[in-house]
Amino acid sequence: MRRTVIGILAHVDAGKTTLSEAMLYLTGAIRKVGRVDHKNAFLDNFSLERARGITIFSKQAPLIINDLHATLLDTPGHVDFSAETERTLDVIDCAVLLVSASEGVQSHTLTLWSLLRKRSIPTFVFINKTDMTERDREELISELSEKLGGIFFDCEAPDLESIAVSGEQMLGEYLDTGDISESSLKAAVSSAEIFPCCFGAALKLTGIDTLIDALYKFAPETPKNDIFGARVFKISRDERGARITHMKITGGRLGVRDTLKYEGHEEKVTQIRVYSGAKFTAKDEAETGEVVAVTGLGFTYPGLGLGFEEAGEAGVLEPVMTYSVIFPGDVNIHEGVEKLMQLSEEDPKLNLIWDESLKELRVQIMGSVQLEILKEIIRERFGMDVSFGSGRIIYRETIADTVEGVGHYEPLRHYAEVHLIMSPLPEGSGLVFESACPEDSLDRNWQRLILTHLREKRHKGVLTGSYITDMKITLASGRASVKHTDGGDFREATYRAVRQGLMRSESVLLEPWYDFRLELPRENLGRALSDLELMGAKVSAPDTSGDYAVITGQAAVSKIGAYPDELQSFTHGLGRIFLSFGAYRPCVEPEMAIEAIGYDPEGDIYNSADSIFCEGGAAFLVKWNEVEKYMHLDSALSPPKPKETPAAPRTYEKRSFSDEELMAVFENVYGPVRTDRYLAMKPREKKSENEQKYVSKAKKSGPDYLLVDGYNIIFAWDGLRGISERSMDAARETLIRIIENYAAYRRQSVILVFDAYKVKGGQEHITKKGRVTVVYTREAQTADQYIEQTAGRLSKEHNVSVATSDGLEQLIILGQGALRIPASQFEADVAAVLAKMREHLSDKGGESLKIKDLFEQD
Ligand SMILES: Nc1nc2c(ncn2[C@@H]2O[C@H](COP(=O)(O)OP(=O)(O)OP(=O)(O)O)[C@@H](O)[C@H]2O)c(=O)[nH]1
Ligand SMILES: [Mg+2]
Repeated sequence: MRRTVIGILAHVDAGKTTLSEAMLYLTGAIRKVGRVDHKNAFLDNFSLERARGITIFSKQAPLIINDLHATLLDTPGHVDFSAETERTLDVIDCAVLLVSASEGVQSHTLTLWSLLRKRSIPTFVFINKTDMTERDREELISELSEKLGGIFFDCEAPDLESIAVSGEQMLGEYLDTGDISESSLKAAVSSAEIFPCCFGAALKLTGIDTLIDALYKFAPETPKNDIFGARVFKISRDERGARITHMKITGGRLGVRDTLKYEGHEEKVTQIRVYSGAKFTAKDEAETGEVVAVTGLGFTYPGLGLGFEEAGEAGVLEPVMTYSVIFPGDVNIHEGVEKLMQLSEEDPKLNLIWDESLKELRVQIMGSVQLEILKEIIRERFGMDVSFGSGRIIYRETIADTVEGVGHYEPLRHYAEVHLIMSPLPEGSGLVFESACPEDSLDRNWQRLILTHLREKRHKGVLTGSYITDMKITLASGRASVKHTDGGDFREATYRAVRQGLMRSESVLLEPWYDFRLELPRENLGRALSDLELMGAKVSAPDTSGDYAVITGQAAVSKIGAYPDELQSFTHGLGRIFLSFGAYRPCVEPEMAIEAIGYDPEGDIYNSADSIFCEGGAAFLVKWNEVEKYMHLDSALSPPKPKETPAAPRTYEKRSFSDEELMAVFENVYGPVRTDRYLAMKPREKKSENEQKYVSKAKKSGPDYLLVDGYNIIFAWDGLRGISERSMDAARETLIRIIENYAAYRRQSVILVFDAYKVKGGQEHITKKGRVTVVYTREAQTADQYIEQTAGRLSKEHNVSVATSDGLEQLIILGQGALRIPASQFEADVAAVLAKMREHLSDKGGESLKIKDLFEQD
């Protein structure tokens, strides 16, 4: 028995579902062909799919052709759901790409084709809807070669001459024998050198046999492999709400009750299902080449590799809009958010982000149809009638010229310097990283580390804080210190170098553009052309040869995104527009966008362009525009010039540090802070308009409370843990003392909670001193429980933050909306406060201190 997985791909409405059903019918898998138009398609089985006549989710069905046991994956063709389609590419052995005979190659066909070619997936072309056109096969095949590029052949009458030129061996065989064997053809199809084409009308069940035949002859098998491996491509829930992980077994076998270990999780497979449309059969074991749905796994996600499989690549099709979700008044926001997070598991590209400071949930969307569908799904699944705020385009940034970016990171006992050359790349290139740094000047391991730091982070641009793209970043030089450099130092220097380079260069704001194809009655052509002109669209000469006029071109998403509705109304439903993501291009009206976003790059202390140097035993901050005066290595771009000596040695006595700067220094020691929540909790003296957005919108009355999980913090902070190893009492006392100082300085009420739940007959015990309340929990009540209850109670009227261990998930809303501060972040803040106090006391501060250092010196 041979196994293979076949993906059915095409632009919207090409007939994928119709074709899939026809194949299943003709091979005997289903007894009756459903029809999309009659709302009874076997594969479009969700009510929303039936109601709208489009496929939204990918679906599978087994297709058996003699000894070939294939799995068909029918995919959505609408661009708004193309991320779902892209995910199936991870698991298919070959694809059937449909092209409509009457409409020809569409822009989305091109997108799919390029995704297929990038992954070298063998591809069959099915030219569908031949009942609707007079065009002959030759003409259609030459359109494919011309627009897609490649050698296509008619399965029923292969043109051997044109196939022969696809490879030397093939040519040799043809010249020697005057023929090409089926095995040679199969080899060339399997290696995606030539592409078989079949013709037919799925709706009329014509030409399907030829396709089935071609698949039987040429479809490549899933490669055999004895070691277990699987690739996850989809997460869904069944009608009972059970979480289902869809995967292809790529090696070995998977049995029910097998334990799967991945990313620190260890879970048992409770059921293995093979789906066919909406129905499934359960089985005890699945083998290589099968696509199965597994229950019992709670932490899987699309793209995850199991067994020998490594992590997959993130898809390239990205959402272009972001919206805020507005919950109805009677829904508890936090419950609502938690429910919607389920959807994010199923489609990670939704990228649901809870912005604690704005108390706002944001979702990323590919287009208006997805938005409508999402609303309906939320209503159906969770019974909530949400709406969406006005959409924002997701911008990107690039640079216009080549610059050098320099980052230096040298707080006490740390050292790293990094020089990067950053240059613009053509549209659609993405980010490219490489090293041109000689190994004798910087060890290869450090170089590799710097490249990792460049890749690991989505670097923010300095115009709007949007992610950067289309840029080459080359490591030009760097320096480490044998004594003081540790890994994190290069992370700091690298991030700072990127930002410094961006500050030095001319940045360009990019916005997403769609490729479009517009079909409408000829009498509406004039109106459409003038609309497109107003949008600043690029339009090719309209094709007016048929009954309908056809215009193709490109336009900014911000301009054409809402046009489908307008088109519907002025053509009375007769016009159609196909949109597909084209590229990120320079923004049409950058000033307006930049102003609307109001990003302040220098205020973004978590993405600082400044550097930290050290002189005379003291660290100090150097603004990005002065870094060149202090840097230790010569510039990689401009010839070395004599260094200016700074007017006066910068020591901490001469320079006063702002809170923010100190915080930045400390956080750098402790690793980057990942969210804006920290800003939200931190009291501020002055707020620029820009900073306002970090501050909770609905400020509640009353003082802020900070709840601290005592033992948790003791174990999380190096200094305290050290003390606790000698004496737990001492560690507890030290923490209380630190918190008292902290609370006094921050003018904040703190509740410090210690677990006493194991103390037999223990009573809750509370002491209060100044702003600090110390609580020992009663028997059978953990600090966690106490904190949860107290946070819930307090946050009805107050702003509440909770400091607890780092390990827990960051985006969690505790109880009724308390803010979680990870231990490391809290440590950084406390250290900053203590250092500040020390500065006041001895007029000598600004040193980079860890809590540990404070203990040593105390
Ligand atoms: N005339 C004609 N119509 C067809 C043919 N195949 C499909 N259709 C019609 O085309 C429309 C779209 O068919 P679907 O099978 O839903 O297309 P799809 O590619 O699955 O669409 P999405 O999943 O939404 O991308 C339906 O109205 C079908 O009846 C064909 O061979 N000839
Ligand atoms: Mg479909």
